[in-house]
Amino acid sequence: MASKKYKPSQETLSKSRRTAKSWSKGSSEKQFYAKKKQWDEEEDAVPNRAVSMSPRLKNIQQKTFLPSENTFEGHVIDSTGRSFIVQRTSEEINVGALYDCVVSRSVVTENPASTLVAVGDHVLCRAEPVSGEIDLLPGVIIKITERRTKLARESAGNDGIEQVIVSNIDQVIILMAAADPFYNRRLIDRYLIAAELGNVEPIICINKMDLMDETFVREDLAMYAEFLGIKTLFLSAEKKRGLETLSPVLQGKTTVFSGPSGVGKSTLVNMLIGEEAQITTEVSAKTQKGLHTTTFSKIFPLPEGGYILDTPGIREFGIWDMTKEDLAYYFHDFDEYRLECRFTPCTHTHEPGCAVKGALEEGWIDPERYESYLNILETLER
Ligand SMILES: Nc1nc2c(ncn2[C@@H]2O[C@H](COP(=O)(O)OP(=O)(O)OP(=O)(O)O)[C@@H](O)[C@H]2O)c(=O)[nH]1
Ligand SMILES: [Mg+2]
Ligand SMILES: [Zn+2]
Repeated sequence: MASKKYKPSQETLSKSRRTAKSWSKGSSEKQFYAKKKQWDEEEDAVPNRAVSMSPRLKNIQQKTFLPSENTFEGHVIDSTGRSFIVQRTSEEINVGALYDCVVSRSVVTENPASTLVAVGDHVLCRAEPVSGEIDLLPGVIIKITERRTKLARESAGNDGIEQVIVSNIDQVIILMAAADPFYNRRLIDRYLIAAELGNVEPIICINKMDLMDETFVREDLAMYAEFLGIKTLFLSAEKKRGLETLSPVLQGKTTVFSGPSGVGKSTLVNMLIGEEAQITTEVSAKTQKGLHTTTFSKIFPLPEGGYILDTPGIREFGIWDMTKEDLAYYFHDFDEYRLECRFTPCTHTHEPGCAVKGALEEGWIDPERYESYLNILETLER
């Protein structure tokens, strides 16, 4: 089915961005102050009047950095909660080296009203002097480049900024389990919207198929592939079934695994990168319960090319910066009917002569999808 892409106007987007704070890492804030004195003395890489901690957003885009000996470009591949692990991408020296970076208090971002630093970001850093024996080279993030794509949701604080889960990815594997925990169709539909908003290709993947009646699950989710043309995979990491359908989809791409806690994101990521690269596989001695729950997003290179990102489980997925009127444009199974509604705009709820409701009553639209639509509509403010 042909799907019409719809983008909210730039004006709508920029309004809320301009008014909002673009600062979200309270924890790193403390670190800056600790190092503030030192930086005050040697702010060599940052222009004199660069934006301060609550950036004046309008000025941000105009800042330019002159390359200096100790600045380098890098890719944020991991987060420790207090700092970020940046892999150097600048070619001259140390390419591929890992730096443990805090964020400069005069950092400049090209992503206003958004998470300041996210795993996947391309950044400009300053290398710090090394003393004594260290595991990772020290550095400071001084600029965050505009994100090509992202997986973002409304931040928990409801403060008008988006929370970027990861950035610069090609596709998102919306990972759910056939059972334990049972997949959530409301959540799948929210992910699909976030993927479209973030310019990321969505792939629905149901793990733990060993725990459920296969036919039921496949039939329940058949409409996603049939009506929306979304790749849908069914597998069992435990029984190593269906993995052969997953690997080819990932090759040469950057893919994030996202979904609720306990659905098997880390299990799959570990399987895909092979034994040696494993990370969170310790069994908790206290609880004797499976893998440790993931607390930060992290990037891993795939042996056959491409990257995969493991992320913490999410409970809610608020759609960020959407109006009630725009929502239906993201439900592409409504596309064929939307234009035939008697009234414009139509919320497709109570209006007489609503073609979407007509199609629903005649069985052309999946009631579960319509339920998701109402569910999200209710949460939107404007
Ligand atoms: N039965 C069954 N269990 C599975 C399967 N895949 C993973 N598990 C189990 O599910 C539990 C949770 O797996 P994780 O990989 O830690 O889940 P996660 O999605 O990374 O969870 P968070 O890090 O909390 O978001 C573990 O005990 C796994 O052994 C599967 O295909 N079938
Ligand atoms: Mg995990
Ligand atoms: Zn309507």
